[in-house]
Amino acid sequence: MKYTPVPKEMFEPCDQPGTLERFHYASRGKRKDALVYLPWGYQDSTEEYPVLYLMHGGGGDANEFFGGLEARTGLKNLLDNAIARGYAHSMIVVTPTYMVEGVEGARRQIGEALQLTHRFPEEFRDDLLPAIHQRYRAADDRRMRAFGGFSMGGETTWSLFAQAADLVHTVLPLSGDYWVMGLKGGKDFPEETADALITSLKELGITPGDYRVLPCTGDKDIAYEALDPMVHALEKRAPWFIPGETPAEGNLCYLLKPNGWHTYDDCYEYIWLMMPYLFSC
Ligand code: FER
Repeated sequence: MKYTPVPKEMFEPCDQPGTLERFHYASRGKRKDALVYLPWGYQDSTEEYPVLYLMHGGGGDANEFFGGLEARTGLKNLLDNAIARGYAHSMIVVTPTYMVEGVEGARRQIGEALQLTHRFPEEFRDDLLPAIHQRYRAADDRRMRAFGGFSMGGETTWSLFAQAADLVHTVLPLSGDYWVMGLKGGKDFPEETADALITSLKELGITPGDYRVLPCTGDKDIAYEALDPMVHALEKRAPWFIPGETPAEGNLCYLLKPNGWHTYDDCYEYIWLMMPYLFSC
């Protein structure tokens, strides 16, 4: 997909704002948290909403994407404006964390973080997803569920796709490759990484092509050298992955931002550009 900048006014406050709240749930005997964005009109409706999950990168936590409950980043205004204008479907957004109490080393140690990103999909299936559905009017349909993340959250996204594609139709890995073959495996083992992903999808019994993969990065991003070869390896693997300029043309739609860096601000642009394609509704 071709990169275009987000119109500046989309970062301005919107007169139909959604709300942010903190959500707690239990996983393996530990208390976990996530921020939850509820769109404008949620409280007055009985509708069930599609849900986008967004996982933070290394060193972060559940507060990272929105900038805490005070919404100190651009993401909330982007969502408010996208939904108010009908550019994106009205949706719930959940920002969980792969961090676990007592495993603080994972904030700084990439190897420790990797253990947590690889185990998060199980937590998603067993604990987070059921808790969200119990508390919120979330549509119970994998086509109404998308999962994305930045950097180590991108790694989490690939891992979740491999382990739980039966639960999520669309994945949005932002500036992060899949580390199933080791750190930066997409760089040294792109073909093996692509094959491992397909093996996992087969094991899950997923129909080839019945999912949507929207990887995004910038050509100045530290993840470019690993994500780019991995995406090109996937592009050669029909019928599992069919490259397309838009998701209407293929289930693998790659966005490369000229001069894009490894930052959350770049991610907000990627999320904006992919927002119309997150749900099949
Ligand atoms: C990558 C490059 C960098 C990547 C993750 C990182 C999962 C993370 C770096 C950090 O947190 O310091 O390709 O993919």
